[in-house]
Amino acid sequence: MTVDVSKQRVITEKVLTEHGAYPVYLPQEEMDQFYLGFCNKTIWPLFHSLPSLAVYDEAMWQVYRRVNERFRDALLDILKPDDLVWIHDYHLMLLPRLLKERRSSIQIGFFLHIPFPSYEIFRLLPGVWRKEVLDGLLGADLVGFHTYEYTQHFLQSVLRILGHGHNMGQILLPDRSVKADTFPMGIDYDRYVNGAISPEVQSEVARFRASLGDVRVVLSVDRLDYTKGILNRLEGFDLFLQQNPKWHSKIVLVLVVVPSRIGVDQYDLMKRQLEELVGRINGKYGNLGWMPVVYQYRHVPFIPLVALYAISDVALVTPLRDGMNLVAKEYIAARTSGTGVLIISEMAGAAKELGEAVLINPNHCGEIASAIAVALEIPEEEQVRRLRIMQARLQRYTVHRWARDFVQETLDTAATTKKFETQMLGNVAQMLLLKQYRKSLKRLILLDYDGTLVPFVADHAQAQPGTKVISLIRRLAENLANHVVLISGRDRHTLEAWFGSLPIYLVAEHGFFAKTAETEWRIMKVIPGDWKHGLIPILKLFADRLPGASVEEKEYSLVWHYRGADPEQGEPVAHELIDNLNALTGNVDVQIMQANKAVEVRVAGINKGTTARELLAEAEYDFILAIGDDRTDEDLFAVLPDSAYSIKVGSARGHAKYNCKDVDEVHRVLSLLAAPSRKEEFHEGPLWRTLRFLVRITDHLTKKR
Ligand code: GDG
Repeated sequence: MTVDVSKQRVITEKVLTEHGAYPVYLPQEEMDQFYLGFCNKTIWPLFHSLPSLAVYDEAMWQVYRRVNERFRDALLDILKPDDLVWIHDYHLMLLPRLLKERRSSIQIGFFLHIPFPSYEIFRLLPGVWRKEVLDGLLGADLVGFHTYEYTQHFLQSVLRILGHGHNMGQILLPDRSVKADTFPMGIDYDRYVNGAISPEVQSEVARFRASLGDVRVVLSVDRLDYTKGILNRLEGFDLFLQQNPKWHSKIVLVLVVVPSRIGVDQYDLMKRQLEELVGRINGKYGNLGWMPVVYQYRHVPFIPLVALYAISDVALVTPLRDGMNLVAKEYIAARTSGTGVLIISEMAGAAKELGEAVLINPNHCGEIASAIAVALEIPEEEQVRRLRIMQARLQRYTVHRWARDFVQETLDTAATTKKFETQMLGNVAQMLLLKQYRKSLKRLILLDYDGTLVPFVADHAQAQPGTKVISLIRRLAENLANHVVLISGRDRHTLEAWFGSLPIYLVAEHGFFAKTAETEWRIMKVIPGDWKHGLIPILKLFADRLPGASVEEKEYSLVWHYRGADPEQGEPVAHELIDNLNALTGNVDVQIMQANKAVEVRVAGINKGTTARELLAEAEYDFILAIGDDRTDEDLFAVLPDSAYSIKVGSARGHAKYNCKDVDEVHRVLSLLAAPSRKEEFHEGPLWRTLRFLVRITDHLTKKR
């Protein structure tokens, strides 16, 4: 509503005391660009799978962002640390992230009331917008949808656009996890039952009956919206009357259209088309005593609305696309007489729960027309049977239960995230690690390579270390107290080429080969390599079938990489390959591992853990640090003593004591360790260097003498 700026303070206080609500004021121009603009001209049509109606306007998008920020700022003013924020609907999809960035302790749930479209439709949003929308939603702890289908669509877009996979709806982000789940919204069931049997509604029913006469009533109630399929519905009714003259004068369609989004062109146009069609049908079939369509363009208060539900033999709900559709559920609840037939579009979320209704495809007038004819002939006992089942279902999963479930799951997910956060290597843990490092005299530092020191790239051969990584490892290794071990699944030739010049210990193929800076490669276990020959053609066959997949042959292992493949296709093919390999290698001493976007087959019995055990047995260390990201690093973490610092990159759980966010964070931790301490700085400083120089000169002169 429009509010005079001078009255805002008074109004804020009034709504706060009277309703416990806190208003957010938007300037009129912003409201137009935000609500009538981006929300209703871009998101609404696109998310309802009507892309031809969507407009893509940069100015509207910018205002959408600004308005989301305004909501964030308003919330920051009033939020307390342990508050739970439940954000509703497509108007505020950026808000969860905006809020989480500023207050990480706030528990956030987001619920989308409209459909989430398939990836093919969602991707029509320009690149930056679609990424920002998904990132925005992922700021929540829980993201809820009406149906399983919408949840799956969302997860698919998150995977394909942001690259985050999921496990049973749990999306693993680098620093936290987010749950996506399905909550089909219910209604306040008792309100409609009690309403229907109330004397006020009963007398309204009598009044309607007197004015409509002895006819069967078909009801249609919606906001004026092109997604609701009102025009198709009328065309279907027109066809029904044409095909069924026996029903003439015996049936009335009560068409209630509730004004909405006045000022959006498509809505104004639709209203005109609707009124023309109503006029045409009434003109074509009606007569002085009978008007087939009784049309009302207005908001109907609760009592007459329930009376309309109660008097109608059939409810005709035919949206082209609808998140849920509560009118259908309210009609079922209000049928206390036990009879009544619901015709509902397959494209409404509610159809998923109301399988006993007559389901139609709203795009086909013929289906609507015959559904009306069928509905009018369903025997009463059958109507009662079907209604009872649907009523029992709606009575169980009411809107209160829906809200309770949603809030509980938000709290549970946020609690899991908190537990996880305590495992993140935060500033305090980093300082303790540094302190321990500085006071120790003999240190073992075990570092994985891919996904730990460098991020993953589509082509694994292209993941060479940059100068930053090389200099970081060199600095660590030049400290004589450090024994730096690079322990990787890479083959020995690659490791040698990339790190051979550094004074470090290299371990290749997860432990099969090892070498110090001074010695040649040592083989840890000699095994005939012929097991590979039978498997290579299978791996190659699977790689040929999946564009972007490739095979890497190492001395003691084979790897089938699929990082470069379509993310959705890759996983199922990888599972199929693992199944095949398991069946084929039953009596061969090999191990099949699902690694990070790779399937690895390697000789059993040697792993990063066996190497770590040997290293630990060779010397006494008073500081041990191991960093890795993948399943193969778990073998390593598992054998380390309790006093060791083990860090897993990413948010997955495992044997590691800590998790850290990403490769950048690994670099930060290692730089912290590689930086000289004050004592070392002093020893490296100009005074100390001069002294050392003098000592050397004196030494030299003395020797000469
Ligand atoms: C969105 C999604 C999703 C309508 N006219 C009158 C009136 N209503 C009430 C109905 C019902 C509600 O408004 C409409 O809800 P719907 O679900 O049918 O549709 P949307 O407004 O588009 O809502 C939708 C919903 O969010 C919930 O998540 O189901 O898919 O689009 O409760 O009774 N109520 C009164 N007079 C009217 O004239 N009193």
